[in-house]
Amino acid sequence: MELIQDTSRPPLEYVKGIPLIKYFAEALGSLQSFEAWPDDLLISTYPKSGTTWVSEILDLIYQRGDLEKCQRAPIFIRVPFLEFKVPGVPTGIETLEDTPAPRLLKTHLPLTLLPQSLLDQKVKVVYVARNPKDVAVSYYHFYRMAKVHPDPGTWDSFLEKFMAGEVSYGSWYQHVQEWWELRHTQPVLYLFYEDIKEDPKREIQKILEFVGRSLPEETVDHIVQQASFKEMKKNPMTNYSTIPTDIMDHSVSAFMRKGATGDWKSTFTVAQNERFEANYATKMAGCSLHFRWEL
Ligand code: PPS
Repeated sequence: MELIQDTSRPPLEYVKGIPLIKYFAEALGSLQSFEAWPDDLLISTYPKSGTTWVSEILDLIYQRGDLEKCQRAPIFIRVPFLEFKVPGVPTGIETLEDTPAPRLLKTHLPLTLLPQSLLDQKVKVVYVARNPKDVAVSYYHFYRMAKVHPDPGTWDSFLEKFMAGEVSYGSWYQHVQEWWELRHTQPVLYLFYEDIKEDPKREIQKILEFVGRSLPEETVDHIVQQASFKEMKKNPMTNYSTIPTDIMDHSVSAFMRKGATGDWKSTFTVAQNERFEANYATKMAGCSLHFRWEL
């Protein structure tokens, strides 16, 4: 595999009004002909909301808690990332070619960019949402370490961009709301990062029921333990340490950074919090979604 180094931090490209990492925007053309299979399972999230965590939980479920089997490849190979494209690394679509059924798939795409086949095939979706203050902080640090993003600038300017939907994948507010509405017409299990932190076993039981599987209680306990932040942070198959440093520089900020709820309080100033709250109230007016800011 030839690695083409690119630390140029290219500007975001807009597709149907949605700003995206330049390379991901380029991948969308071929993604539109993607054919979903009815037994696919799609893990959908706005970035930094618990995708990797739920991906590992689902692979552990599919492998009936067998950790050895979950060590077969990094998480982005076991759970192909549909729109993924970075120079020198296999694309999500290429990774899919070697992925046997039943497939676990990952996306951050808003509905307007989602391949239609996933909806036509009524593919089951596990959606994970996380409170946007922790998402914004996590995303800021991810922008710093993953150089396919533009330079994030200062935290204050990044937060303004986040509130305006001018970050990769666009508006968090629109994303969480449109996937919330989708549950009326598609099989969507809508989970919250904070609930998984609070009681992972309870949330894993919800996932098991949704995917129509059952496991012995000790296997579920084992999955809770294997998918804990502590274990996943030191596991090279989940912590993204196998990605070349040119693409993700963990010395700037680890992918598995803090894994906490309420960490935003150590970053937001009082003024930023007030601005955020006012903006949140406007953007989420009339929406029945409820987020927890701390546990
Ligand atoms: S990505 O790049 O969008 O796919 O990132 P994603 O996996 O959605 O989100 C990364 C954040 O999730 C945290 N994380 C976890 N938290 C708790 N427990 C477990 N097991 C876990 N695994 C990942 C990860 O640390 C990122 O959050 P921050 O706040 O930056 O630590």
